Amino acid sequence: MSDLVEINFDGIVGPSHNYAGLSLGNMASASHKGDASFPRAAALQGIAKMRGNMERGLTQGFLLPLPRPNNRLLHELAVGEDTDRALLAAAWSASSMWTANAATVSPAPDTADGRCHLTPANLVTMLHRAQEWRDTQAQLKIAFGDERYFAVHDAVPPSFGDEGAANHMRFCEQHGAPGVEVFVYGRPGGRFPARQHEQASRAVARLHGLDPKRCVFIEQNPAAIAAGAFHNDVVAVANETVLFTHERAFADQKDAYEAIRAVFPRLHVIEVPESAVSLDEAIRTYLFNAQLLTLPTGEMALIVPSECQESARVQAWCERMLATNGPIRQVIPVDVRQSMANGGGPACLRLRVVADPATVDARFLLDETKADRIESVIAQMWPETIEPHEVGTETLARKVVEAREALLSVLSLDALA
Ligand code: SUG
Repeated sequence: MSDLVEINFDGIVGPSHNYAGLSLGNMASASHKGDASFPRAAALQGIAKMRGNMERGLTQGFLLPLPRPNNRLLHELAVGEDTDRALLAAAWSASSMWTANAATVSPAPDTADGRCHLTPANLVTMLHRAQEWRDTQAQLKIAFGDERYFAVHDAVPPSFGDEGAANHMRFCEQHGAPGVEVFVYGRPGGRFPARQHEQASRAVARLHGLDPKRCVFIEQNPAAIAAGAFHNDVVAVANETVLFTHERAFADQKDAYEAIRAVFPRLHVIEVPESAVSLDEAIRTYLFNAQLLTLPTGEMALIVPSECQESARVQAWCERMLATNGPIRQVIPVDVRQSMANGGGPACLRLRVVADPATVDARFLLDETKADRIESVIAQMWPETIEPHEVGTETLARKVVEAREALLSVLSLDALA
């Protein structure tokens, strides 16, 4: 029997978490620009989500906040007193919390050399995200450092934008079985940037040694990007045989299903029609930015943001779906409001890696004791609140650096300092 399981690696929300409105096309980021943020609460919400999934019997990992402020970036851009605040804020962003954008992952059963392949996402479309990948890669090289089981690549070179797992789906009978990998890209020219370039997706598939016959490339619906679905995972999520999607997620919905079905005949589509939940409401509530998880019982659960509870239409649709006796047996709300206000729901906060946990560096795997330890550092060291004018100050910089160092130290990961 295969020891491969799905491990969710959640990003721990960094101590500099703030709302700078940096992401054009991300409605939540734009509408919360200038708000005070609550980094401590944000990070504790993230830990509570992880604890919930551990209690459900699932294997849980985490990735650490990246070093901020990024003085190198400030230096390279010659940011000074009179420079645009957005450039300064970019170097302070805690955006690496959204680990669905950390990398694209192809599990061992899908690849030519039988290893799990990871390619950090270059995230070139947004300055504050483009600075992430080398530091992310440094972590991946430790967490997945055993080259008998893992291959960690360099990011795809610019100018082909790559946003990682947020634009990638995998279909399989069970996580440990061979899968079909689906890459979803956008076409430029619309109201907002199309962050995932088709050529980046194709390069990742080649780098990972995937069988071209088991890869599908699908175009995002330009109308979905224009409505604020800056990543495909805002309007669709996959798990094993199930595709849970809005009816307007893809450029040609019927073609998309047919293309997947041609290589994965067991595809089970759960489609939410516009008439039940509009694209705008789906984007506002982040119904699809859910974690679709297979529980140890074999049933699936959908971990949705608690914002979904505030929409009568979304609630009604979930109730109808549960009554059909389909594969999704539970809908579980979680409070990740601090992340949501920057456009990051439960699914954005995690990177899925199918692997044998024994082959992963144990320092990146969570248990109750470690969760207690992490929580206590957050409670003591993370700023309770950050007002926009504090971003860029020496006092806050010191606080943020010390907080991260304290976390690295309790996790014996000082090497990342
Ligand atoms: O890249 N928000 C992130 C949200 C990423 C969500 N991830 C997925 N959908 N998988 C982004 O737009 C906002 C930062 C700011 O405005 O300060 C931000 O980067």
